[in-house]
Amino acid sequence: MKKMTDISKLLEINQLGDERGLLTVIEEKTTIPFEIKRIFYIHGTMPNVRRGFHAHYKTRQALICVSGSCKVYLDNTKRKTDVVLDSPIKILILEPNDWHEMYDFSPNCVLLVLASHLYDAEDYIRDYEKFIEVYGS
Ligand code: T46
Repeated sequence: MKKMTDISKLLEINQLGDERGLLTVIEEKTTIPFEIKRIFYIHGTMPNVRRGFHAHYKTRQALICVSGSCKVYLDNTKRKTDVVLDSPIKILILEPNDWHEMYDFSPNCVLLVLASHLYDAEDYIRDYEKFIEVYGS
């Protein structure tokens, strides 16, 4: 597993495979730096739709585009950046303090998300001013 570009949280995992096709493995602790409590995937999102618009109090997440591509805008109050997820071997680790917005979904995009906590609506910070209040220095 290696870090890609200057974005420390964008990882590239090993791709296995042979003449039958490719195989990519994700393991708790080895690949993902947290215990995985929940898995969900986002699919069927139209290209002109932007979603997310929140940070979390405690949930850490790993985003993998297992099919197609999308982009993720990140803001941790100190740095803003855009990440392209266009390969099933790229994993974007999101920390609770990463405000994130997903956009530019390709028609075949399946965005797999591994999360450190069970779903809790109270764990979301959906108001940007509140986000700055909680995480800004
Ligand atoms: C995130 C990004 C990457 C549930 O009931 N259980 C769940 O586990 C999830 C993830 C969602 N929901 C409900 C809550 C909403 O009524 O599903 C609906 C859509 O969720 P949301 O509007 O939060 O979807 P996104 O794409 O804005 O955000 C999701 C995750 O919620 C979020 O944690 O970081 O994907």
